Amino acid sequence: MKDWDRLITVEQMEEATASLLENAEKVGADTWQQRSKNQSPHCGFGEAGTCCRICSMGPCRITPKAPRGICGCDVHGIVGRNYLRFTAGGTATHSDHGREIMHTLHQTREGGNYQVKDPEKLIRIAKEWGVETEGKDIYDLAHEMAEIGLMEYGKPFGHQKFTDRAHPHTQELWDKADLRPRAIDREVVQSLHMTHMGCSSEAEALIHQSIRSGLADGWGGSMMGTEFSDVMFGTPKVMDTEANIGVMDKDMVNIIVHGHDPSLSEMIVHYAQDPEMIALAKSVGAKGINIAGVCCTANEVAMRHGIPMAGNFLNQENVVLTGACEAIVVDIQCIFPALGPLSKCFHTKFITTSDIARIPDSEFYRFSAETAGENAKAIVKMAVENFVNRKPELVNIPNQKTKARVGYAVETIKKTLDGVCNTHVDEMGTLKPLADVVKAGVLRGAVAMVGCNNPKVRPDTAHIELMKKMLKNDIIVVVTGCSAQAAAKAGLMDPDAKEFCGEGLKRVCELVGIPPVLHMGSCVDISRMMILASDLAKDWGCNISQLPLCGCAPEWMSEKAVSIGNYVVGTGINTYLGVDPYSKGSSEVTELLQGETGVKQWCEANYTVELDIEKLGDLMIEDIEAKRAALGI
Ligand code: BF8
Ligand code: SF4
Repeated sequence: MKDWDRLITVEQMEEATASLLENAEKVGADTWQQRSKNQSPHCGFGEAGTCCRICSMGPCRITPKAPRGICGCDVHGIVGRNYLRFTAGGTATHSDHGREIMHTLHQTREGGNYQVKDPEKLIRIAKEWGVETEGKDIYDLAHEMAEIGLMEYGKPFGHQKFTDRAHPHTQELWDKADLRPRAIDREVVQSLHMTHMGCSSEAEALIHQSIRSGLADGWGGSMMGTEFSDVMFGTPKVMDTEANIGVMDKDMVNIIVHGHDPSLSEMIVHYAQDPEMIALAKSVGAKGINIAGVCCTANEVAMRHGIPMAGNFLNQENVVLTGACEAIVVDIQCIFPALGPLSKCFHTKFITTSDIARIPDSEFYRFSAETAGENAKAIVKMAVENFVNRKPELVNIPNQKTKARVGYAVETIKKTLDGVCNTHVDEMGTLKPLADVVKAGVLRGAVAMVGCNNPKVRPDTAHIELMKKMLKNDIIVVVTGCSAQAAAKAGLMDPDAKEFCGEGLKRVCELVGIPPVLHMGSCVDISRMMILASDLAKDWGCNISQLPLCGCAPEWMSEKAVSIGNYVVGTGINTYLGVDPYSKGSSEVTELLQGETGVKQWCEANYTVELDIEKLGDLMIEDIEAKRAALGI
């Protein structure tokens, strides 16, 4: 196999997938490509958000002949309620990930399965939260912080602590519009309460709560997930790794980690490096153990250990279809139930580990902080022993692999810039050099590209084409989630990938030694982007909504993505979507999300939904240029 390709096109990736689908056919496996066809066309009521089934008098569907449900709810109430429920699902999911992290933090101990790897960060956050740190044992402090963090979920009074980090103007807006999130669980529960039969049917109230629920995620649960993952597993640093399906190795035991919570993947990575396990792998005829990631877990382990990224959301079946996957080990979120029957068509062990994601046709190993070490070792051992069951005639690993430089946490971005510009304003560094290059027009602005793949969009095309368009226009791109893997698979995180950049961006990349697309982590790490935007506005001396900056989720699919969109918009950043969030059935909801009233009035930003990707890109560039003009730069 050649070592790596510098750039890989969507067409080449599609060829690779086509060859894997031949494998699927050989074994009679079902894939998302076929299921997506089976499900088409989608229900028009569902797509427009105009179907209600929140009570058993329904389901009610809104048509010109039947403009109200049986209870009298109109289309705006129904679409608004559906939107709020969708958001609440996302907030609950992201924030519960954060809660699991806080429980793991509570289990940390010296020499234990989980430890404090970044004590400075823990102390910094403790000071921020007003917790005494002097003379305290670091593990006592970790446990105290875990308890305080867990209270953020259910405290009866007060607002989310991390909202105090936001730009002062943003905080004022939130307070004025009554949008500052309270306890996380309260926002989720209130969302469910408001959408119960016979409660809210006013679109404005429903969208208002959708934004507040999203903010509880972004500046609450997700931010805790990110910050305390850094405390336990280390704040990401710049790392070189590889991406795309060719990172799987036919001579090695391949273990794929998939899901979200690093508490699992960190342990699997650790035990895969255990000499005893490597010796075992050699004894069964493999050269060693190869770990690769899929979905957000891939981001987590890439940016902390340089583990390669095999693919994103719509590649999860591909890794099994190679016939060379000994085990796919998952925890929570974005896991196809299809992996159950699919793994049965191969020798692959499909291993579930969380009570939150129980899936038929998997082997369940309950993973907990107390037993994490033995669980992880048992899983790695099982995968290694499974190597002998591989069917060589089914092995097909497409020869595609790129280089990727990852791990740009806010701290890393600041330090990288400081290193070049020698500003050293304080120990945390500053974003002033970034502000200066944007003010000077060397960079025109920035786009945060995030989110999933969705069969409604040709997979990865929107991510990759939009990124290239931004780079050409000297707009730097920061990425998380499956958008990050799209970039990495295409080679856009290779520091040498400068041919797509305009002159200004190219110069910055060369000077600073960065790739044109900066990897900021998994989806919970969009909280890093919020801090980056907030700190940039502070260092710039303007409000967040004035920055030449926007968010974009061109291929999004999950409830989490809507919750994220709400907090990005709620933080003052215009957000561009390539898939409609089931809202087009209501002119009122559309206006509240995309117009001049609603979230624009409350938070100075709104959504744009545009299914034509070329136009979506043009609109983002126009937005960035308009922001520059308004700032007089
Ligand atoms: O949280 S980008 S498909 S993996 S939802 Fe899922 Fe979407 Fe990927 Fe991570 Ni985020
Ligand atoms: Fe129909 Fe109203 Fe019940 Fe919804 S809440 S299903 S609109 S009767």
